[in-house]
Amino acid sequence: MKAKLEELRAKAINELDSIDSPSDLEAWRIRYLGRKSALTEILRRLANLSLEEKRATGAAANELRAFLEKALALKKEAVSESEIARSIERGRLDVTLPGYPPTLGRLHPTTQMLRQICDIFTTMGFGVVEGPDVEWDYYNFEALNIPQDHPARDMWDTLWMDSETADGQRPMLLRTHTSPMQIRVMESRRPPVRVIVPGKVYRYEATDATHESMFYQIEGFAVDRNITLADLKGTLFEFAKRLFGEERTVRFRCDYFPFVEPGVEMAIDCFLCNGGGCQLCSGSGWIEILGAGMVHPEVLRRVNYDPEVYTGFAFGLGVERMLMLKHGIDDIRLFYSNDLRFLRQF
Ligand code: FA5
Repeated sequence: MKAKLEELRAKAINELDSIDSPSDLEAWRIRYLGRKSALTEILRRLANLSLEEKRATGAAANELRAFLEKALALKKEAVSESEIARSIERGRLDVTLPGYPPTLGRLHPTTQMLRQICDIFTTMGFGVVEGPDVEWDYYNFEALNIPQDHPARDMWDTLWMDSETADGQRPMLLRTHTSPMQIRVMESRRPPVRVIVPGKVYRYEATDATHESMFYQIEGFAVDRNITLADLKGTLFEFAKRLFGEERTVRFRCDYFPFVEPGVEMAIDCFLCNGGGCQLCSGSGWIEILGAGMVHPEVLRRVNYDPEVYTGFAFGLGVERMLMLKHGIDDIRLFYSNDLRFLRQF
């Protein structure tokens, strides 16, 4: 049997040497390694041999099979290389032709806007921190001066997590705003603090042209000695000018958020009609862009900052709403419906 295998090896290698086309190579493979080849037949018949013969022949036949498979792989490479060389010679393959241009991706408009806003605030000296999307009730509400059963909780339609405590409370939720990070940051640092917090937030919303159930906010706050409402106004005015143009003017009006006192909303004069009144600003000449205020003394006390010594301001803005204003987009749902015709415009 050993002699037969050696004869097979010599014949196969001899034939393989003279092959130079892929079709001949495939025929060789079928002849020497295929299901009906002599080698496969020998391996199949091993079962009928005595144990000793089986060991000797099996090992030799398997070694031959591995040897032929390796020779085939090497030959395949050589044949394909010479095929390419022949194509070049015949002029069928022009290697000087330019390749297919790679498709270039781009950043999502929300990411572009997030980066632009972060850049503006970092050049003003704010650091950037991020926080968890799944948050404790404590940070999202309680520590922000919104206790259990307080009517202000209705301002944020909340998606609660399944986990329930023994007394039936749901302590975990998807954060409804980035404000919980005010508490987390102040818990871990002493003043002066000056940070912005970009991130996703979630609300149990019936979506419409201006409301999404998942959107981005950027929180910003600064706490130190002697910080006043004038610092808040100056910072946000500078931000609005850098984002929407030098010629912008801003308007502050009272608003209510339980974690600031006083609370304000900020609007800029409409950049489409320059304050004259148009469809974008609903005829008012003003476009509301964010909520803000001075950090409530109760919130400062909660994180062991002495409100007699330290004061601070905080603000929170909706990133998609900024984009809508900047580009005149009339439906917020366009951002996450994956329509490339929309996304390719940015
Ligand atoms: C807040 O979430 C407060 N945390 C903001 C704040 C921070 C006030 C610090 C004071 C101090 P409000 O719910 O208004 O506030 O949301 C802030 C911004 O998020 C809004 O001005 C708006 O731009 C955006 N926004 C609110 N709801 C949605 C929504 N469903 N879809 C898209 N954007 C939204």
